[in-house]
Amino acid sequence: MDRRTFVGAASAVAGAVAGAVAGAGALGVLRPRSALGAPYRAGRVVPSKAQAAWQRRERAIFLHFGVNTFTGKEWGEGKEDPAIFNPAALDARQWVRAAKQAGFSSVVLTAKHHDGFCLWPSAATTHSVASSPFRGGRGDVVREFTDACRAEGVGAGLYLSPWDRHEPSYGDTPRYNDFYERQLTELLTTYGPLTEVWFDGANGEGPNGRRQQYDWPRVHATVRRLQPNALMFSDAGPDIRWIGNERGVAGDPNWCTVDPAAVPYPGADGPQIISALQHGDPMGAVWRPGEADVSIRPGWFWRESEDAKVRSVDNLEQLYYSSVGRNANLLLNVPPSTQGLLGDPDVRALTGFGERIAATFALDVAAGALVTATQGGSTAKAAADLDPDSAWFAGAAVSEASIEFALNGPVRFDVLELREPIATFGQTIESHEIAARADGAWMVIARGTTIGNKRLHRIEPLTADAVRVTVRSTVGELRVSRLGLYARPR
Ligand code: FUL
Repeated sequence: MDRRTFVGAASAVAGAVAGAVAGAGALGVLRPRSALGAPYRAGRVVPSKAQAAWQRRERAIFLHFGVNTFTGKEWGEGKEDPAIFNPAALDARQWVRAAKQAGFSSVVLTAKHHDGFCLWPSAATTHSVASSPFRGGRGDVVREFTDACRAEGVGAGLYLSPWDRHEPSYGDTPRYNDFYERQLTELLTTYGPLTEVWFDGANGEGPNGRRQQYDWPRVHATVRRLQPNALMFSDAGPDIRWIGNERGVAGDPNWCTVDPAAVPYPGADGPQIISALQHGDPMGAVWRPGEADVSIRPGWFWRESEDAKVRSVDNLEQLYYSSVGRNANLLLNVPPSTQGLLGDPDVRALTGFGERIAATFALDVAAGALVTATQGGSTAKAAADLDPDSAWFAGAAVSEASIEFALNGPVRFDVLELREPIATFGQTIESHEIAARADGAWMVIARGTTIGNKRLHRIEPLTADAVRVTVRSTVGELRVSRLGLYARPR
């Protein structure tokens, strides 16, 4: 609906990478450049502790809620009467429980969307819940939401739209920036620890006809000062980057590192920017993993007319593989209704999705395999344990090597999981291939580019008694922390 519907050239890049893989050199050769031509990175770029923990959480729920829920609009105009906001049965515990039961460990709420209506009683404006009939004008949705998150042990995140179509000072740059700072400070100091603060890049003109210039350095410094453990999301980070589309599809390849100059500010547009967001950059100087935001419904806000268009469990599962399975986090929007509750179709799909993922990953059929490697054999078994930090290390100066898992007899699987020990060593693998032995014959069953935190391949169900992962090229030291083999429930 906005510039973000633009789609980058992901498939062209993936095609070029696949072509180059065929030319990779002999095992164990030290190259000043990776097989695909990237120079080795001099120093390791690694995540902060908070970023690494966030990547392990992998799934969050987005809650778009506000006056648009009651008007059916996607972008409110800022003229909505607060009297329309009256979610009679609001229960934030229901939102958070549904998220948690489906395996999502944090939730992000739109405290203010582009229409400017605040879900908390902001002292900076009267355009808020305080002017609505909700709880007799004494309600605070942000408070109920953060309390529910704390009670359920789920991380709480907030979205504060910088674009504000209600606020008269919008467009009068210094005045609005002070107003925004006040609102941000209220959110950061009133509701306890936040895991994520979400910044959209939408930018418009104010009533004075002038375009507002946001003061991002000031915004970032305020969040760091008041919530040092919260991660900031935007197109331009600084901690988490937008993945470049709202379809839940990460790029292939997808690096956690980026060149900070490639996306200069939130809302910057153009094919090169979208491509930088989709793919990251193996040589990037900063760690900024991608988050794929996508809605369970056609729109971001709830509409009864779209009840029949809620994504199916199969569709949600597909999104999981195209986001988490490609080294990005999934931020799935499930918007509350006018009642202030997640609707039945949404909860059914969400629950079914959670069950599908839990059932798929409940049993690793590679567990207990005998593990050998062409190089670094003494560390090979670390790729079979569940510790994401212990890893097979192929050895200094090795950028191509294989690891083989002799399984406990023939086993059936259709999902492959690979991980790198990113928390300590960052991300280096640029291309890989997986082969399996069935009835005595080896065949290639998957090829891929980057791995990072998690790489999942879905294949046709196969029964095999050995699996071999070959890393074809890297941009640094070669480490794999995990191979898992799973079967989707039938
Ligand atoms: C966009 C906004 O314009 C949409 O309304 C939505 O909030 C989405 C997550 O970000 O840029």
